[in-house]
Amino acid sequence: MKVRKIKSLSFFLLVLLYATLFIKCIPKNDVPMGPPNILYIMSDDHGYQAISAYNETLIKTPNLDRLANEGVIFRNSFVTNSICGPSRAVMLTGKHSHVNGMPDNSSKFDGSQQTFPKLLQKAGYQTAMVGKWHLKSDPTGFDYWNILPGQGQYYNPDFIEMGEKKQIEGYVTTVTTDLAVNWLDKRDMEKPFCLLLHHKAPHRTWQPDTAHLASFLKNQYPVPDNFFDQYENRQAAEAQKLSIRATDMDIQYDLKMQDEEGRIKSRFGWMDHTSRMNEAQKKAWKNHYDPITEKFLEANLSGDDLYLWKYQRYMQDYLACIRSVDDNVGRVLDYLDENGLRDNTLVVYTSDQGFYLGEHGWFDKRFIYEESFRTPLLMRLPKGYQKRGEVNQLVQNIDYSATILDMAGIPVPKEIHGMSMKPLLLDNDTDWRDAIYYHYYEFPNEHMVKKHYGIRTDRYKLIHFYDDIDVWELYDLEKDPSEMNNLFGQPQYDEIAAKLKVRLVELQEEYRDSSMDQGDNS
Ligand code: SGN
Ligand code: CA
Repeated sequence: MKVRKIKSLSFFLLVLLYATLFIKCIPKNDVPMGPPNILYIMSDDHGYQAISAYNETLIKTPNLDRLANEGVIFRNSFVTNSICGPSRAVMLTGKHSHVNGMPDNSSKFDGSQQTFPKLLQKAGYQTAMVGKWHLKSDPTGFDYWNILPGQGQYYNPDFIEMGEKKQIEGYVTTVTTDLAVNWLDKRDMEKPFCLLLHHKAPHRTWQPDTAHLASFLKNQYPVPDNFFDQYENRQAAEAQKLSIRATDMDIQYDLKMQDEEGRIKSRFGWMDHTSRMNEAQKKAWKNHYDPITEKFLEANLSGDDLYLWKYQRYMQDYLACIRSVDDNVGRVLDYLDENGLRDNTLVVYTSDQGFYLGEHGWFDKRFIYEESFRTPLLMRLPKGYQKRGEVNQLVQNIDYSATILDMAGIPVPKEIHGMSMKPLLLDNDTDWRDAIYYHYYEFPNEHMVKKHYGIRTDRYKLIHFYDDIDVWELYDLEKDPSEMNNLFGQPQYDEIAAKLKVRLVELQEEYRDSSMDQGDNS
C-alpha cells in the first residue's frame, strides 16, 4: 500500500514537473494564429490632457481608462503634422505629408494610392469606415463606408452612405457609434474585420449632447500656468490667431452666448447653434445657455476676468463633448465583450492630433509644441500580446499603418515611413528610433500658424519656422516642459543645437523631404 502511494506521488510530481517545463517552453511571444480584428477609434481634436488615464484634473473617462488599464498607454505618442486631413492621410498611408500629397486641409486625398485598409481587404479582411473622413475624395479600400460630409454636424447630422446622402436624427457621437455597431452586427462573421470609427467630437464649436450640458457647469477647472504667456523670444507663437485671450475665441460663435437682441458682439455675425436641432433639443439647449448668457451680461467682465471666464466656459463645453465620446467608447467595448470578440480584437483609441486646453492661452492645434504635437494613444491588445501598462518609446501616427499590417501578418511595404510597433506590444527589446520628425504647412490660414518643421528627441526639440520668417527655436523639455524658454542662440546650447540640426537633416534626407524649399526665403 505504502509503496503504491509513494509511486503515485512520484508519478504526480513527474507530471507536475513536465507540466511546469512545458509551460516554460512555450515561447514568450506566442502570438495566436489567425489575424486579429481591428477596431480603430479616432476622435477629432481630443487632447491627451482630457483623458483621465493621462491626467486626472479635468475629466474622468472611465471607458477610455479601461483601454489603458486592460492594455497599454503610450506616453510618447505624436503626430507628424498637427491638422485633420493631413493626419488622416498619414494614418492611412504610413507616409509623411510631402509624400502622401495631403499637406493641408485644402488638399484632396488621392484615393488611388496604397493604404492599409486596401492591403487588409486584399488579404481577406472585411473593412469599414464610419464617421468623420475629411479627405475630400471618396473613401477607397472599404467594403462599407458611411461618412460625415466635410467637418460634419453635431446635431441630426448628414451622412454619406456609399455615395448617398441621408440625415440621421440624434447626436453625432451616438449616431456614429450606432452606425459602427450596426455594421459589426451585420458583417460577414467568417472574415476578420477592420473598422475605422471616427468621431467628429470634440472638434470646434464644441456642441455637447443636451444630456450632458449641465454636468460640467459647476466645475472650476485649473488654469494652466502659462495661460498668460506673453511669447517672449517666440515670434511665431506671438503671431498666431488661436488665442482664448483674443477675439480668436468668440463669445457667441464658440462659447454659445446666444443674444438675439444683439448685446453681444460676434466677429462671425450671428450664428444660430440650434439651426439643425429639433424642438426638444432646442428647448434643452436654450434652457441651459440662456441663464448663462444673462449672468454673463450682468457680470460685464473685461481683461483677465473675461479671459478666465472664457477658459472655464470653453472647458465646460469641450469636456462635455468628451463625456459622450467616452460613453460611446464604452458602448463598443461592451459590444466586443458581449459578442466574444474581446480576445481577438485590437482596439486602438487615438485622436487626429492633440489640442491646446488653455496652455499658452490657446485653443486649436497646428504647432509642434507639446500639447498639439502629442496625441493620445491607448490600445487593448489581442491575446498573445503580453505588454501591459506604459509604452515610452517615441511613436507617431506614421506608425499605425505598419503596426496594423504587421499584426495582421501582412508584409509592410518598404515605402512606408512608419515602423511597426508590434515588437513593443510583445514586450520585446527592440531597436527604436531616437528622434521624430514634424512638418506643418497650412499658412496663411485663419489661425495664422506659420510653416515649420522640427525634430524632437526624448529631451530636446529644435524647430525652424520658415516661409515669411526665418526663426529657430530650441527647448530643453526636461527643464522647460511648457516650452516657454527658447534657448536657440544661447552659446551654452550651440553644440546641442548643432547636433540636433545634423539629425534633422538626416531625417529630412531619410524621408526625402525637400518640400520646405518651395517658398522658403531663409
Ligand atoms: C475649422 C475650424 C478651425 C480649425 C479647422 C481645422 N473653424 O476651420 O478652428 O482649426 O477647422 O480643424 S470652425 O469655425 O469651422 O470651427 S481640423 O481638425 O479639421 O483640422
Ligand atoms: Ca482635428
